[in-house]
Amino acid sequence: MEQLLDGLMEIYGNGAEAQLPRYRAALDAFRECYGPGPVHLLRAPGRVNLIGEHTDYNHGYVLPVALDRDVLLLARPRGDGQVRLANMERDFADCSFSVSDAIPPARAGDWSNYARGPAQELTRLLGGPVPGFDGLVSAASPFGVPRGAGVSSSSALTVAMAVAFAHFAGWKGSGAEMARLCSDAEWYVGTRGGIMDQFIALLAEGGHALFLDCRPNDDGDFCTRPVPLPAGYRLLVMDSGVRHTNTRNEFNQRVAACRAGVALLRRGLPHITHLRDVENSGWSGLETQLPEEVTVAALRGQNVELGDLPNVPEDARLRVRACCRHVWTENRRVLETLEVLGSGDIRRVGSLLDEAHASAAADYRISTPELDALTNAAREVDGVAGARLTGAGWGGCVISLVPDGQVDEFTTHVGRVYADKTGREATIFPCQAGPGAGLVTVVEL
Ligand code: NG1
Repeated sequence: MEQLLDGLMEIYGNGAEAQLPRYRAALDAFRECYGPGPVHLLRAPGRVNLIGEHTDYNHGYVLPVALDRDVLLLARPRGDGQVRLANMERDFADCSFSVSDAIPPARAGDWSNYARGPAQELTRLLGGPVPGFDGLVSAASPFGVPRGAGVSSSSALTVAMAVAFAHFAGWKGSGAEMARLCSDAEWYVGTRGGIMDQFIALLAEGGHALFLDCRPNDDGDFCTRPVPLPAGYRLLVMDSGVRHTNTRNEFNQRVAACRAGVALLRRGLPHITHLRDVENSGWSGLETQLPEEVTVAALRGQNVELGDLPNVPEDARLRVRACCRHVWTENRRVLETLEVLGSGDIRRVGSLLDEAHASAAADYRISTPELDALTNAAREVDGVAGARLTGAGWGGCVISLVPDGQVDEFTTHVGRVYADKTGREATIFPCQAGPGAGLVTVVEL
């Protein structure tokens, strides 16, 4: 167990001791499920996003930060190509499947899809089946990634599974290759999302955010850069307690609005493929070419095809102009944030976070009364540098940069105001900016 503590120290630093009971409970549960023998401990973190929301699938810019909360997967390789999975969370039933290059998905919403996707994608990439394993996912509490809270629990689960398959297959792809594989694996699950969550889960560095340009270069590689978080401030996460379930349809409709914008702008600018391509064009010249609102059916009537997007009905009303405006302005805000973080102008960082929230709420329409209540309460505390929703939206979390000395006052104030306004309890915790996913250690049970 000393070896376990050493492994935990490398990841959690001062927090390692506090993690021990969680790891021990998971090891006991694993032994109960699968018996004695060696067990490989793997982890992948959740994330918040400092700024750059819904820009990743438009080839834009993002600035996420890994949480020190992670998905913990215990696994033991098997020789027969089978994957057997158990979960300490009662909501998730035991499941199993065989590894191949065409793994039939389980029904929508089944958690095994987050393992089926990476197994299939890695098998395809390597040109032969990856080894299966017996796996157990640890409980979400304490220190796990809260589910449905916009802190990317699903990507953390996908990445943990992918890291396990890659580990047992002896494959050491680059971070970018692995992130792409995980992103494809999430498409397997049905999300037409971007690559931000997988990149930060894999490439995070302690104490840093990760600037990621989501446009691949000609070699399929991505430009990333660790960005130190501002000294003297804590990044606080406020979980509204409102969970976004069944919002994938809404999500895909936002993707559809962006794709519609590109298709319409291509009439005058045939070279463009993503909204990123118009970052240097003046917005006023672009917006006149974009309808305020249009249905998918009406677009089809104009020969505008939106590609493969599950659950976007013909009568869905897409707010094309406002959605594209959000993406266009958000990309600029990310680049400016990068610049002012470098120059130490934290007040301006705060204004940019506030502007990003306003745009997410008014233009992209992904905020909720609860998220607005949290951002408003956060801004009432002296010295706070901005507040904004983080992640996909429709519930989940808000983040704020809070001066070191104000954390207690902030937590009390925001908790009280939020309860008064909404009757709900917010969970408020500091984000320690932890490291990326990987093998923690191997233990003999
Ligand atoms: P969350 O908050 O984890 O649902 C989603 C997408 C991101 C990004 C954000 C919005 C996936 C797996 N995640 O994150 O890629 O588009 O929304 O910025 O699709």
